Amino acid sequence: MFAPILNESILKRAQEKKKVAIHIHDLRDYADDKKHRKVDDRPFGGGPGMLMMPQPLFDAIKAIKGRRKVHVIYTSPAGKPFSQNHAKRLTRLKNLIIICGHYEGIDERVREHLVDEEISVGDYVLTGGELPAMLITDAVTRLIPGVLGKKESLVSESFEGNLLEGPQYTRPANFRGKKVPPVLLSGNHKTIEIWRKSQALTKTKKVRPDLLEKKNKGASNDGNES
Ligand code: 58G
Repeated sequence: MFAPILNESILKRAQEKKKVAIHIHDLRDYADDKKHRKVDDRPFGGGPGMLMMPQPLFDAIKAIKGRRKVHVIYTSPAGKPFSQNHAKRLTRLKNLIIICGHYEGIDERVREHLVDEEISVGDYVLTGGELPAMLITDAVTRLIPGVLGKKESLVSESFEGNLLEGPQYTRPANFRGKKVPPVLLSGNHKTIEIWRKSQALTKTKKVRPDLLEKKNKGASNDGNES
């Protein structure tokens, strides 16, 4: 599940340029049970499904950390909502481990003793933590200085200032009778900026009014400095 995402496009280039190093670890390699490489077991107290055993996770994380300081993330629907500001904060950390959950989740002692932060990438349940891990990896990696080129620049983009981006257009100015708003062709940068801001506000009001409420409350949405 990881290779097609990590070996493509910007994430691939970021690794080649040594802006980031990403390693995949198979939890089964750390199973005490060398014969069946068992990493799951039934929940105490009964109930359906299986849980991830503490032993492979404790041993894997200890081995992977070595003597380094590492921030350990677990993704689950019960985590704090992931956001752009969250991604920005993670970019400052040198070493991250993301535990990919499976089955019905992890033994609580893993959460208590190994996990620094539990993150949710949205209010839905997935079969495994792999896609959330890749999602976080992508959002964080693109914020590392030097990862994005001029073409994919980081200035003015959705969520900067907690506003969604308004409509954008490229050539031709008239596509099969469908015209680009004339203000964008005016060459008047001040007017264009004002128009864009107003479009962004309208769009945000329409599709994500919650973002504007956060903005107005001054809570600066999850610590966004902008
Ligand atoms: C309930 C169901 C609790 C992250 C599954 C824990 C992971 C959604 C997200 C789990 C995930 C999210 C087992 C499979 C975690 C474990 C994993 N589902 N919304 N599923 O970030």
